This record gives sequence, structure tokens and C-alpha cells, in this order.
Amino acid sequence: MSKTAFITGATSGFGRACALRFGRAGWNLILTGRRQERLEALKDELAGDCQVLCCALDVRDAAAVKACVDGLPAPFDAIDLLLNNAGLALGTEAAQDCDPDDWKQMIDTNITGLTTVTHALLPKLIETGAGAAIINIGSIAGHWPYPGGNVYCGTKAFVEQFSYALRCDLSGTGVRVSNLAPGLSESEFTLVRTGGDKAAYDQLYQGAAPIQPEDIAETVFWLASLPAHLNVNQLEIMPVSQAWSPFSIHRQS
Ligand code: NDP
Ligand code: 8X3
Repeated sequence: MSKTAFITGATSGFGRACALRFGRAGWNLILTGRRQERLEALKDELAGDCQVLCCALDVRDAAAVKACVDGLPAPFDAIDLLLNNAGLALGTEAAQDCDPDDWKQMIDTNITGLTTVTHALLPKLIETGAGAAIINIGSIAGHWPYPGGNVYCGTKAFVEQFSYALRCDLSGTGVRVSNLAPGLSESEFTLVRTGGDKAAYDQLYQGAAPIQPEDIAETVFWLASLPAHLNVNQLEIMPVSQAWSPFSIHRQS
């Protein structure tokens, strides 16, 4: 029988690539995101490969999330994988120059939205039991601070710790939880973060051979396909071009 994945943020980047990877392997898919037309186009692209249910929703809307999950028809109501991928960064300014509305949107999406979707799907994942998995998309930003990362870094640190704590609570249910923390990756993420600045996008990725969404999809597929007795707690992945810098030291002149 086909397995079923619930993917948040399937309209772009990692989520879209994961939908294509899992769908072409025959998984049934519940695809979510705010942009309905992109979800429908993806469903058309996967026609013949798998069954797809589109649920256009904003993860910040708890009632919409509940309505989607409670209304899942067979065969979409038995969930093997929750991919918590929807998320965003807004801005690269220093904290003192940031717009607090941007901070709120990141917290509401990356933290509250992710926990809302998780809570709604936990009963179904526990019902599936052994082999079920939650894969949360964290970030290197949750491990390593950088200037202008402020609240985005904080939200991704939350995702990591929430993943570990979930594992404790789900002990004995068979449900696995992983935090996948990518580094520099090429996607609309950077256009969203910079308010559509294509020059900044080009400059960031130029010559860096960044991670591609298909690389993340392959990694997520591997995680979800591991034997049911294995749990990868944490996986950090960077392009070879990315590494750490020395600590900065501000010197008095
Ligand atoms: P994209 O911008 O390409 O995709 C983000 C996805 O999140 C879109 O499908 C978008 O859908 C969805 N999304 C955003 N806000 C909401 C919302 N309120 N409700 C529902 N869906 C929402 O970026 P990526 O694919 O790169 O990012 C995916 C995840 O990976 C994010 O959590 C990001 O933080 C993380 N990440 C990204 C890295 C990178 O360098 N690109 C590196 C490490 C982690 P829609 O707009 O249609 O709602
Ligand atoms: C996105 C990666 O390094 O731009 O999560 O914060 S980074």
C-alpha cells in the first residue's frame, strides 16, 4: 500500500522538490501552502505518479489547519510522514533596525505554525506508529548565529529543541523525529528575505554552488526511507563552499 506524506510549503523550493521526489516514488501527498494555483499545477505535474490532495492554507491559521487535517479523506487520512518545511526569513538588518512585524511573522510561521500543524497531525502519526516520521526543516541558523540573523536564528533554534523534546514525548509510539538543518540553499527564500531583490539573490549564490532543493529532497527521502528502528536526531548539511569564519572582535579606535 502507498505511504502518505503531509508536506507544508509545497509551492516552492524544498517543499516542491520533496513533493516531486516522494510523488514520483509513488507516495500519496497532501500538499499545503498559501498559493493554491501553484499547488494545483504541482498536482497536474504529478498526475499518473501518485494521488495528490491540495490544501491551500496559511500555517498561521489554526482553524484552517484543523479543518484540513480533520477533513482528510481516505487514503490521505493515514499519515506516514509530516514534513514541516513551511517557513521564511524576513530581513537581514541588525536587531535595532528591524521591523517588529517581520519578527512576528517569522515567529508565527516558523514556530507557532509548525507547532500547530504538528499538534494537529500527532494523533494520526501515532496511529500509524512504527515507521512514521516527522521531519522538521531547521537551519544552520539555529546552530550558528550571524549578523542580521536575530529572530530567524531564534526560530530555527526552537525547531531543533522542539524536535528533540518531541522525541522524548513520542518515545514508545514508534514515531520518529528529525531536525534537518541545511545551510546555503538556492530558492525563493532569498527573494522573500530581501523583498524581491534579484541582485542580492544573484550575488549571494554567485560562484557558491549552493545546495539545490533537489539535494534536500533526496536527503529527506533518505531519512524517511530508513529502517523503522532508526532515528536520525539531527542532520546538518552545507555546500562545500560554506564554512565558519573567525569570531568578530570590535576594537576601540
Ligand atoms: P521557499 O521560499 O522557496 O519556500 C518556502 C515555502 O514556505 C513556500 O512553499 C511557502 O508557500 C511556504 N510558506 C511560507 N509562509 C507560509 C505560511 N504562512 N503558510 C503556509 N506556507 C507558508 O524557501 P525554501 O524552500 O528555501 O525554505 C523551506 C524551509 O527551509 C524554510 O523553513 C526555511 O526557513 C528553511 N531553510 C531554507 C534555507 C535556504 O537557504 N533556502 C536553508 C535552511 C533552511 P506560500 O508562499 O505559497 O505560502
Ligand atoms: C537559511 C540559511 O544561512 O541563510 O536558513 O540563515 S541562512
